[in-house]
Amino acid sequence: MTTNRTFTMIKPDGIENGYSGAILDHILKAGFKIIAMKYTRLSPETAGQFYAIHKERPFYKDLVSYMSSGPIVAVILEKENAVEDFRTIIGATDPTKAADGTIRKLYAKSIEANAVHGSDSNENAAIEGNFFFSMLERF
Ligand code: IDP
Ligand code: MG
Repeated sequence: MTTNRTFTMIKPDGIENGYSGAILDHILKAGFKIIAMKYTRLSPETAGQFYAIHKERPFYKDLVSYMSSGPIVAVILEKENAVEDFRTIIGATDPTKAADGTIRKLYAKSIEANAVHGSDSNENAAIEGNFFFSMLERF
């Protein structure tokens, strides 16, 4: 079954490099609708919880430190086939391998500081959206 929502963050490098407006514009022009949006900052503890699935990976500590190094924008998005289509418009994790015209190709700096997060499944989209937004904040 496909649900039609996904979750994204504009990561600290995207904000720091002044790309938050361009990235949101790119997302909206691709047909996604914003359901909820929050400008906030992760603590090392909350970044660690968010990325707990990667706890055993060698880059986990650096990732947690990087993701708590500056503000982020957390967004719940809606579109038909949202999870898959969003992964397509952001491109590969490593921006040097991302397809032309994708958000990571256009705006990311490195495999770690790669401008945006995108949920990898419907289940994780719901978990990640709930991590940042309570039911009352959404419609
Ligand atoms: P994804 O964001 O494309 O789904 P994941 O494999 O889920 O990629 O990794 C989560 C995040 O961890 C990436 O977006 C990136 O910020 C970071 N990351 C992934 N692989 C590496 C790596 O090899 N070195 C450093 N950071 C990495
Ligand atoms: Mg992932």
